[in-house]
Amino acid sequence: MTGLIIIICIILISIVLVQIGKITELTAQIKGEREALRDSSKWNGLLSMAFMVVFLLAVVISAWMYKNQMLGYGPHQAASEHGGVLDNMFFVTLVFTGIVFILTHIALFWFAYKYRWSENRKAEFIAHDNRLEVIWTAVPAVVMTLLVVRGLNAWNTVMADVGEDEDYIEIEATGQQFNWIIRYPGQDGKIGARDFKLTSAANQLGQDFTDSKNWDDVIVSQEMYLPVGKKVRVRIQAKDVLHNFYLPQFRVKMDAVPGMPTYFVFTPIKTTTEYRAELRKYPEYNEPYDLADPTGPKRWEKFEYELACAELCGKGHYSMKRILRIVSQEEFDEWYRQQESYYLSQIRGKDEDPNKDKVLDIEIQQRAKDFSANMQSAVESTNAADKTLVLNHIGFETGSATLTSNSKYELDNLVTALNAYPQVRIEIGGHTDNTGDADANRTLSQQRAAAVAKYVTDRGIDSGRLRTAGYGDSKPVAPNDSDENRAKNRRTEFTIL
Ligand SMILES: [Cu+2]
Repeated sequence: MTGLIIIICIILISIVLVQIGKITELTAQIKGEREALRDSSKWNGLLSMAFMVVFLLAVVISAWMYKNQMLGYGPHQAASEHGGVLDNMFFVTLVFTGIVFILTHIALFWFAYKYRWSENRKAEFIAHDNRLEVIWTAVPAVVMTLLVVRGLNAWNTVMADVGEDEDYIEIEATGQQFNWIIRYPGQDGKIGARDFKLTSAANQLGQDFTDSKNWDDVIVSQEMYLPVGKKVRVRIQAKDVLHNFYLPQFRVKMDAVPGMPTYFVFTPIKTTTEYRAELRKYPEYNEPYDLADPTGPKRWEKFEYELACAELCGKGHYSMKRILRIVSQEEFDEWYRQQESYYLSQIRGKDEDPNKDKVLDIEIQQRAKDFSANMQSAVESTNAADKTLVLNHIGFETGSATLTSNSKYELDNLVTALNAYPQVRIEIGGHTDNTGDADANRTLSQQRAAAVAKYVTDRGIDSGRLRTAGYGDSKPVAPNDSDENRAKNRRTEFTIL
């Protein structure tokens, strides 16, 4: 059916064309061919000029109307140090190509008008002109060279890696269908090693947890924060398909390629708050953010920097959006302190933990800090209940009073605390749960308390400052109704006397 219609259309159009041809021939015969030619040439020329004016006006008006969408102008200022360089390059290129664009269009239509057919004029043929050749080869060559040299210069600035002794923060962005896994290095400032073979449901990045650099690494699942004025190096990777790490306001855009890590270095120069304050100056950003709520917040108030994926990576592509907040160094430090290490909060002590039987340096440091803080508040407190502290990180071989080797760190903390408060006297109390014989439990708890006391006196603490007690199951801290609660009741604690 469609084919038939097309054939009929073609036939009809051919008939119309033939008819038009006949009519033109007839008018030419009536008017005289020369006159008809002069007329049509004149009209063609004039219409060319009219088209040129309308067209160039449209170009200028649309450029004016959309000026706020142009890079580096209006509300779309770059928020990074190198962003200005890129915007400036676009602008200079636009100026040069804009001038050429306007001049060539004026020339094109003017020539069509000026040299329209006339019986008094004969076309002159120029086969070759060296001077003209030189001009229209050399001028574009010089302009192009200038643009390219500037471009290379900008490329080198934008793509430069960090220097060895430079102050910067390195983060890692791994693209996957469909989100960005953002990793921060933790307090050591170093991102831990990865091995794709270690990837599992619990270990999405394949972090190698035998590498101590991984222990404090943070995986940020909500908004990302970065400090203003500090160089940021982003390691960019992908787990499945091609993604693209795109921070439009910072003019950062880099492919995330599976199996081939890339990077981008940039320095944010405007905080989110500063950028909002700039947007506030533009009327379009003073419109309500939610059109259904005209009295609600304005668009500038709700503005956020965005991390997007700029590669069409699949049907959930749009959901790779993340919010980035640029804040002062102090605010950043505050936020950073609140972030939990992925390893310590999700992996530590579980089956996936390759260091299950070891006590880590960072844990030893943290426990020492906690112990001395708890000791201080126990000493200063006037409330009797606050005077008892549980030795959380000591252990005994099953059914015996032999301390496990990992207990020494906590016991050393106790020694340190007793040295720090030489006037303090303590009672070391052993406790068990209610399983087994009560008498045996009491004996075992007494022996365990004595083992702790022995460790402490062996390290120079005067035995006159200590007393031990075996309470067995007589002082539970929780009902003995679950494994968890029974574990709470099996404890060694000390009380400041
Ligand atoms: Cu993507």
